[in-house]
Amino acid sequence: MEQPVCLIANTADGGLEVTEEALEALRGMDQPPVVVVAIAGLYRTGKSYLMNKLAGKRTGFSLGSTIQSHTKGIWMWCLPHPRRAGHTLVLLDTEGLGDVEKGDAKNDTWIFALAVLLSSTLVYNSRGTIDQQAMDQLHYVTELTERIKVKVAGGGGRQEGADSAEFVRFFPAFVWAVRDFMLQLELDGREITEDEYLESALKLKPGSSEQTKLYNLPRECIRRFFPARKCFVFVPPTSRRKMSRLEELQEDELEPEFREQVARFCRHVWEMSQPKTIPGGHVVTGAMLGNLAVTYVDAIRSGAVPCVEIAVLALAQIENSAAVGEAVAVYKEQLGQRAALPTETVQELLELHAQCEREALRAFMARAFKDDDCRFQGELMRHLEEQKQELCRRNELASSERCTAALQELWDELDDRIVLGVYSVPGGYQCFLDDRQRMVERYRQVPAKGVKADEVLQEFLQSKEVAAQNILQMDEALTEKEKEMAAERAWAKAAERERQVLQQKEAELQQKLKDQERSYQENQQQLKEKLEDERKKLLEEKHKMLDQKLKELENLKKEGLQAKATRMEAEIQRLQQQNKELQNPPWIESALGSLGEAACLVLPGIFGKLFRRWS
Ligand SMILES: Nc1nc2c(ncn2[C@@H]2O[C@H](COP(=O)(O)OP(=O)(O)OP(=O)(O)O)[C@@H](O)[C@H]2O)c(=O)[nH]1
Ligand SMILES: [Mg+2]
Repeated sequence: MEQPVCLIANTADGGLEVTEEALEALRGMDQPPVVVVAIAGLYRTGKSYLMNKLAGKRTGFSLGSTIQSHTKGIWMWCLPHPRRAGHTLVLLDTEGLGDVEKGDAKNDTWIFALAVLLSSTLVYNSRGTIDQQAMDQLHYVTELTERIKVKVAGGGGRQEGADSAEFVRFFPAFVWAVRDFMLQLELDGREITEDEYLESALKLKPGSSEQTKLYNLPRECIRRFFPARKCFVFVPPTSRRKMSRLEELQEDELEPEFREQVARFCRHVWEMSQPKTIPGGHVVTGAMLGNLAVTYVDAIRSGAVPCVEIAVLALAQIENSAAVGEAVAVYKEQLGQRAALPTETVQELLELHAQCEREALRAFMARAFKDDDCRFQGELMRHLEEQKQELCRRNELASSERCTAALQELWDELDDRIVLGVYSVPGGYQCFLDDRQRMVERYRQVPAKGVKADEVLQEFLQSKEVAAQNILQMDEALTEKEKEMAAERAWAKAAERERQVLQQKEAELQQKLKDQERSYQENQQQLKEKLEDERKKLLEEKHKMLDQKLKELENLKKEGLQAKATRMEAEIQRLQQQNKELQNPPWIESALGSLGEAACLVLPGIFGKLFRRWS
């Protein structure tokens, strides 16, 4: 992307909408994972300027040099990630908050909530120092509990606290950028780091007066929702005189300390920002990011609160459907690479199918998620079964054509001799039988005839039986009785050949049914692996949450905030209980059951077996 584009625009009626241009750009990015860095903060505080630094460009996001707020809505710039090969860095520059001229606090809150929902790293930008005023300006954080829902409310309605406890599962890492910072980083005579500076500003006050509650609220929210925090301070980039044409200045015209601070900040963001994931750990691509934005903005427009669970389910529908398509494409591509039809045996063909199916399933598993009832995997099964039928048909056709051509060529010689009357002599029938036998032997030598070799031969000989009988009847060396016996022998031989062909067909049918069982097992195996993988990821996620909460508990105790510590302990206990349940979660068994049901519908070969197992 050469230039940033508007991702979310303000509409004339005061709402928000995702722009078609940005969606178009994102739709084209359905492969690489995205690392999404968003910046938010008060208007006119140098956000767009800092984002251009992250892009490694002097210009890009538009600045404006007056006191009037400049960036409107949310702008997006997608770039190859400077540190992570195969990843895209998506920068989101947002409309400045708190513009008195605009005076639409509601719009501000949504912009902030969207920045949180869409990013994997959120840079909060402010000017001066992290003082009470800066904290007050960050009231958007305290409002997130009313702006973001994690789960669709169940029967009795979930407690708000329980819902926001889950925020950490998908909230971005938090970086506070303090601009025009001109103080010494010192506390009680001791030099401190920027991070210590932030932590000291986030310290809570003991007590339960209204004033204390008000003081603590934004700090508590930041500590609860953003356990991974960093702070960077920046001196003014240049003298006041040059500030308005900052964009035009060369690097060496900037304050050296500022340059060094920017370099450190960029390095941190580039190296530490993780790819965007949704709860459950599934990595988001550009196309998915676009769909997420649409779901959230649609919710806001309809007057609802964006719900992460609903968005993830909507995303799963789109992605899983695409995963089926991608898997079928992988199957075809693999087949194209491997198949040389006709194969010698049906077994060989089934093995070929099995290999391609395995790769196709892998592609499906890599992309699909939350296919709890195996609806999409079942659909893929049906597609692949159809592909297999088609493959068998093509294989048989290729074989038939080759066999028929070979037989026709070999028969031509015999036909010439029939026309010349070579067999129309006494003893001609035996002579014909010998020649025909030689022809059959030569046919057997023809390589790569495929699965239809015997059947086509049987049908071919059958079609020439009238000619053979004519030669027999005209053979004057044979008595009527001998002719009768010879005809009977010919008939018995044909019947024997037919029986063999039928036997072969029956054996092939059994092989095909057995292959359906194998296919089901492959599906089961890969699903099991995926579910186990997901369980581990979930467990990891929960462990991370637990670690963060334990750390916060320790801090609360250190700060002597006993009541808060007790509440945190209860939260920790709840989480520990959830972790225990994750040892053997019921959804694995239920998903495998759904797979069985889906398989019965498309793979008749396994129906009987499963039915017996269930009854
Ligand atoms: N004092 C100071 N000015 C800056 C800094 N960075 C950028 N500016 C200048 O501040 C003005 C606003 O910069 P922007 O980057 O557009 O600020 P913004 O936060 O994106 O503004 P909005 O989009 O309106 O919210 C421009 O004239 C910049 O040159 C900084 O670190 N300190
Ligand atoms: Mg801006």
